[in-house]
Amino acid sequence: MEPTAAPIDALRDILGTEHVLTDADRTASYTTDWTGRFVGSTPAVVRPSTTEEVAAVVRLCRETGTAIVPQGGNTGLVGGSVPLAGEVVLSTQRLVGVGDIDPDAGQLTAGAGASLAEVQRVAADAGWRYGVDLAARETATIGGTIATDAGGLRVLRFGSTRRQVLGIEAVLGTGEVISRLGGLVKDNTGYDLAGLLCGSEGTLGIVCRARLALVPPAGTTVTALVGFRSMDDAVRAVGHLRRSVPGLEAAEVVLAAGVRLVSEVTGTAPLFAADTPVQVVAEAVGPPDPTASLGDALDRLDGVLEIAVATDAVRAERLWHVRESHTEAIARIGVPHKYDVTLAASRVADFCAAVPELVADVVDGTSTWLFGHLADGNIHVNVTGVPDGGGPAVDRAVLEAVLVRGGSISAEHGIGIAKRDWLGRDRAAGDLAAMRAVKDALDPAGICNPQALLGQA
Ligand code: FAD
Ligand code: 2HG
Ligand code: ZN
Repeated sequence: MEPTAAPIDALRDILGTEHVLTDADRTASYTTDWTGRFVGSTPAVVRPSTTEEVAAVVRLCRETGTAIVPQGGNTGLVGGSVPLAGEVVLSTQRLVGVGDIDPDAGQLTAGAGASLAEVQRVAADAGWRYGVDLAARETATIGGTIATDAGGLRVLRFGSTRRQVLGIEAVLGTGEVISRLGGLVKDNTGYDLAGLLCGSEGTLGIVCRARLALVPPAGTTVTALVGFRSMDDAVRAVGHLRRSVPGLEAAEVVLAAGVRLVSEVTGTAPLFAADTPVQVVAEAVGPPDPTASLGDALDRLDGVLEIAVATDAVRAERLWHVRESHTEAIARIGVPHKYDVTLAASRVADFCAAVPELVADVVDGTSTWLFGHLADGNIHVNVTGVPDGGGPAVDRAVLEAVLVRGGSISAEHGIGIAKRDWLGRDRAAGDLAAMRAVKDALDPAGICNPQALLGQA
């Protein structure tokens, strides 16, 4: 279908004038991504407040061939949440509300636009905890975390977002509403549509609400910052901690250069000597009280230069600060090119040693920052100082280094626009054909985030 001009009047009939934003000064914040690297434009930002309104918008857009980019908190890091080809932005800001708490089952229902932090707070008030956590918690939404299958800091213990989702209410690209929010833990009645929407990056439809499983609240929590001689030592240490500390929830890695940057940008003194090459934040949570098991395991590690341990929340936050501040600190020194890759544990050290040089070889004047979720083999490679036109060469340097080591080009942020041209190098032709068939079935007019992930056929 040939696209027509966005049907602004008809959108206003559905949502009311105040929820169809068209003035450039009111739409500007919706058209640039968090990194500032991806900048688009839109004829309108629409803000439905119910599933029925979302369905009416999608049906209208399907009839008129109007492309939509769903947007939650706009904290995505792969350019998938902004209208790069003049799409209408469907903001989930008004699809809020967290409720239907079942304190016995440990479940709640959240609107797509509810923030991750709000869900965490409501879960805590009900005596439970939500298993997903990441530094953008106050802004990232439940819909966005589902659409990207967000990972974060606790995947080691609880898995990524997909694992927490018991059911979804969504409007598919067909305009059809699917809704299964009963929270049944066991439900083998055919295709797992909720699972399919996890990680679909807004390309199959709009997630409106979700039934989420909660995890038990945290008991005694012990956090350690451990300085290592080398990445090899750190990888081995994390293997040992995983084997011997039952409540281990996180094992996150940063390198000396990133620690110095965070210290400069945030004005906080580093906790360890400036030349400590590799630092790991490890956290174990009871019950049972992990103090003894973590202490014993730390005593047995090789290659350790320094250790700091916190058993209270204030000191733990100081240990976490260096890791959690990386993304913000890097953003302060320039527009980053971001890669978020996974490697088998045995290839992590070798990849981290190779990649800065591979990047420096292809583009002068860049800086390469490495950090991430070491327990998952998930390394975040950020490159700053990339000149205009230098992106493809940096992509090649980083992503070839991943692929030759048998890794994945996206661990948790998704493909979006940033890695779309590389998807066919990571996934087999059969995989891509199956994905395209699903896309065509659920979004026959190709209106749902058409630039992202698979791109246009
Ligand atoms: P958006 O950025 O608005 O959208 C992301 C994608 O989801 C887009 O493709 C969009 O079209 C689609 N989408 C959004 N809402 C919906 C919906 N309701 N229905 C259908 N599609 C939708 N990510 C991690 O995985 N782990 C981390 O540890 C992590 N840490 C971060 C730290 C910082 C400081 C920042 C800035 C980002 C971090 N991220 C992390 C990335 C980001 O927060 C996640 O990708 C998050 O899931 C995006 O949520 P959002 O609501 O901002 O989505
Ligand atoms: C993190 O783990 C996020 O901090 C963001 O996934 C990573 O900034 C990045 O590249
Ligand atoms: Zn991450």
